Parts: sequence; C-alpha cells; structure tokens
Amino acid sequence: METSQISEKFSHLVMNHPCLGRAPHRGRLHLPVSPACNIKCRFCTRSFNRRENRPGVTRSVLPVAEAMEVVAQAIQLCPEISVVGIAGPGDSLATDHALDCFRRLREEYPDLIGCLSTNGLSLPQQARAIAAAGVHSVTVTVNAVDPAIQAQIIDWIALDGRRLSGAAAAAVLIDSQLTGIRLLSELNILVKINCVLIPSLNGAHIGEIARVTAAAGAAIINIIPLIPQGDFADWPAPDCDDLQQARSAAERFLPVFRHCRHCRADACGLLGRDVSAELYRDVSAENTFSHG
Ligand code: CLF
Ligand code: SF4
Repeated sequence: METSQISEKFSHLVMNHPCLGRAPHRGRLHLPVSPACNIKCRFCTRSFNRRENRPGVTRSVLPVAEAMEVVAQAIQLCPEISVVGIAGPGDSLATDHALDCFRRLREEYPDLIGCLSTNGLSLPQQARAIAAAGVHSVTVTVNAVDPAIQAQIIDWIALDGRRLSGAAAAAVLIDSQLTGIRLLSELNILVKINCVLIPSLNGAHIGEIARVTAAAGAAIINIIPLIPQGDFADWPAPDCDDLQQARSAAERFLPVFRHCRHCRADACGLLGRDVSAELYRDVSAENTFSHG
C-alpha cells in the first residue's frame, strides 16, 4: 500500500507531518521530557550525550516548565517545524510530563501537530486523556503480536505496581497495544506503528504485525532496523535485503514510511537537517567546558 492510501480524514496530517511520507519539507521538534519507562526492551540503552543519533538518547531531560520556551526557540531556528513530538528518552506515558506538555502546547501553539510515541502498555488507560490533551498522531512500537516472540524481546513490564516477565508479560503488552490502537483510532487519532526489525526473532513475522495492527486501526508502519546494543549488542544488524523483505511483507497491509532517521529524543529540524546543536547551543557549551 502507498502512503497516498492513508485515509482522507487524516489528509491535513499527511500533508504537514514529516513522518508520514508526504511532507519532507516540514520539520519536527522532540521535547525530551519523559525519562522513565514502564517496560524493559532487551535492545534498549538510554543515554545522555550529544553524539549518538538514535532513539533513547538526549542531551538532558527537559523540565516541562521550560518546554514552551524551547518550542519558541525551535520555531525561530526552523520555521518549517509543524510537529512537536515526545519520544522519550523513556516512555511518553510512564510519567505525566508528556501529556502536561501537550496540554500547554494546545493552548499556546494550537496550529502545531502534537505527536506522541509510546510502547503502548498504558494506552488502554490513557487513550482518552491523550485525545483530550490535543494529540493528533501516536506512534506505537509493536515488535511482535505473538507472545512467544515478544517474550524474547522484552525482559519485563511494570503494571499496577507489579513486575511481570516472560510470556505473561508479553501477552499483556500485546493486548494493551492492540486495545490502545483500537481506542485511538476510534478517537480519530492517526496511529503509526514503529517496528524494530530483529531478523532472527521477528524477521518472518513483520507481515503478521502489519496485518494485525492494520485490523486494529493503524494507518501506517515504519520498520526500524535493529541497532545492536544492550543484550543484543552482538547480534547482527539487518542488511538491505532483510529490510526490503520486511517492508514488502508489511506493505501488503499498511503503507510503509521509508524515510525514518531513528531520531534522538531531543531532535529538532527537518528529517535530513538537524538543528538541535544550535537549539541547545552545543558549540558554546563546548567552548565553555574544556574537561568534556
Ligand atoms: Fe517524532 Fe516519531 Fe512523531 Fe516523527 S520521529 S514522535 S512520528 S514526530 Fe519520524 Fe524520527 Fe523516524 Fe520517529 S523520523 S524516529 S518515525
Ligand atoms: Fe527503551 Fe522504549 Fe523499550 Fe522503554 S519502551 S525499554 S525506552 S525502547
């Protein structure tokens, strides 16, 4: 399926959101306000630095009170910004910070698109609050819809004060994700699926992920090649053939986004032209501190 097949009701988003495949001239700002996570993915390594270009990395965690000032500065630096996203560095729903930010954004910048990224565990409880906060698009990371596969990708989930692991945790996570996708799509929120491609675990399962999430209401999917790190540091990254096969399998059921830059949690700018170093004044910081 082509990105042109995303439902007409989302046409305003499609024409203005750089992660839906049709608006490369528009930019996004990520506000790194969400440090905690409620699950443990085995490939995840969160980090604070300004070098690495990957999810889970940020210069620092931004206090919610400073977020609107950063939005103002980012728009000045990059007037093409049309989307404000919150993508960690942990999970955007594990703390209240992201929804607090989106409520302020709706008040102060009603023309900007609010975009939230999550592992989906809390979606059944929070879908209505997400809609009420003015979020327009939600990315749910779904790496398997089979608990036997998901159980090999996560270590544990934290739910209602308890820690679950193994197939029981995997089944709860998948059920929460699919219920959440259904609720969000009923609330007219565009749902994008991110899927980390780990060839030996879910390489033959990508079509099924796309089929099941499309049936739940997802509008588009993005396949992200595994960055070998954490428990998977010694695993091979997918090659071009792996990625092409996965995209072809997914494309039978959902449009595929092909321009992902695996953004940092504090990214800013066009997908191909990041200006976060200017936004956070990395150059002057380097001039000031000689010991780093
Ligand atoms: Fe950010 Fe993600 Fe929203 Fe885009 S990124 S929260 S949907 S505004 Fe985009 Fe970056 Fe790929 Fe994400 S290029 S990692 S898909
Ligand atoms: Fe890391 Fe995101 Fe997984 Fe949490 S949901 S463990 S932040 S990759």
